[in-house]
Amino acid sequence: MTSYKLNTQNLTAISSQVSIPEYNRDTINTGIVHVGIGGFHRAHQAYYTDQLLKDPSFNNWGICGVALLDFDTKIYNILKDQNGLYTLIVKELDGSLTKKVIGAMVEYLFAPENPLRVIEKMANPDIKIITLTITEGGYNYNEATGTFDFENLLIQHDLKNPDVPKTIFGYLTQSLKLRKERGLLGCTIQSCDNIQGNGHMIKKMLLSYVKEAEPSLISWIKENVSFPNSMVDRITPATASSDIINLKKTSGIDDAWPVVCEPFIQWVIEDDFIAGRPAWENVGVQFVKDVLPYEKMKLALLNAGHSVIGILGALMGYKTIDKAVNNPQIHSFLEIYMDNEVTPTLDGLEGVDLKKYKTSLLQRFGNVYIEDQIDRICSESSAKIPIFMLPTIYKQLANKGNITHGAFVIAAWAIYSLGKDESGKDLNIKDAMVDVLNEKAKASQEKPASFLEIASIFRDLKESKQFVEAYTSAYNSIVKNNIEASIKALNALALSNN
Ligand code: CS2
Repeated sequence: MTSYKLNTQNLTAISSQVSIPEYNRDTINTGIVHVGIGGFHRAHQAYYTDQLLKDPSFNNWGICGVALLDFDTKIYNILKDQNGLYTLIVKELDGSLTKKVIGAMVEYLFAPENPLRVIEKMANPDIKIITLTITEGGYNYNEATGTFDFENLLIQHDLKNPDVPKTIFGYLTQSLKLRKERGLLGCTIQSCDNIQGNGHMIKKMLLSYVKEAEPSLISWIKENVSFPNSMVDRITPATASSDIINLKKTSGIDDAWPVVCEPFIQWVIEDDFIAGRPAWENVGVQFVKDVLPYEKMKLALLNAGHSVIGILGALMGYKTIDKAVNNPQIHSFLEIYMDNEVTPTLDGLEGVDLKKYKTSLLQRFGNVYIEDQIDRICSESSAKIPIFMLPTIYKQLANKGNITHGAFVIAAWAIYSLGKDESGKDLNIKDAMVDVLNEKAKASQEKPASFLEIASIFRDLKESKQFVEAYTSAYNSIVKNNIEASIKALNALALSNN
């Protein structure tokens, strides 16, 4: 089959194979700056916005994608080369593929190349919303102290060099300062990361930074910028080279970085947009008064569920989430964890059928066509576990509830952090804290609870007798027996107590 390089010029030719944007991209103006143009944003917010742009009355809501880190050079160059276009490949439950070229990203900037341009863009009066997917670790929050981490070298750089920032905090501060100086209106800053109270978090962290960098801006920000909380959801594995090759072979599209995702999609947002917003509700987004219960449910069940399957599965040698969760012991472990340990901590979810939600999660995890990588799920666990799993453990401990399965996963994580799976094969650990994790993992071989000494992850969890006992017993069992046998025994115990 003839193949066409994905770009504006070839769109018409490509349209005989897959659907293309149903609007004239030349007529779209930019109203949103989005920072962090990885797969998730492109499968989620950009997809919703692409649907909305079909209606000409929303032509002022195109997206300018910003790549913030040097690490993003590749995706930036590809998007530039493809005029911001990319193919979204939805892997349906029956294994069929729905492909669509997404056109919502009408501009793209590479911050390290020209920081001032990004600052100016964020300060542009046409920009009403700045959205973020900067990962859980990107908020610069120190779990142990509950405060902004000023020791981060990049933050120190930004404080000394405000005109050429490197972090999101430097960029936001400079652009808001320009808006204030120029007498412009404020805007909405919306986090789309998996963090409980993600709007509160970005507000708190930004104001901490501004207090040091530009204290006179604080009251202006409080009056002119809103920070809605939101819950975002769509499983988006890393694109595999086979996805790129198949797209070219079967649809004749030469796309250097398509995005693959599951069919499920959800976005629940607090309706607090100080400078207006597009009617995303027209394309299925839910606007609610209080999003926190939804966030909590999603983080504690879906994201934590991922970490549970990922860590246990990695030790057992699995490479993908579906294969691991389709192991009956892991499947049953997850069900027990969700029912006995997470469900009692959830409240405020009137009208949500939790039972149905949990069943649908197990189906989504088990979708064999998604092939979500365990490496992706376990990456940056040091930023994820404190957000996804530890709040459940703290709450259960406070309520004298059960924590055995949660403690088991933390023990498995300590063993995982030694860097080998059960059969001795190297694990590909990607984590900003990999050295500390490994050092404490080694110390744990002598004294299991050593792993819990990492205060920036576990706060004072090591002081909980109930937790340390459950954790140590799990640790010893995994070392003595194998992981599957340990899971089986723990499941049996929990079921006999139910
Ligand atoms: C995953 C998330 O990164 C992770 O560990 O749990 O990326 C997850 O796939 C998304 O939040 C789904 O909405």
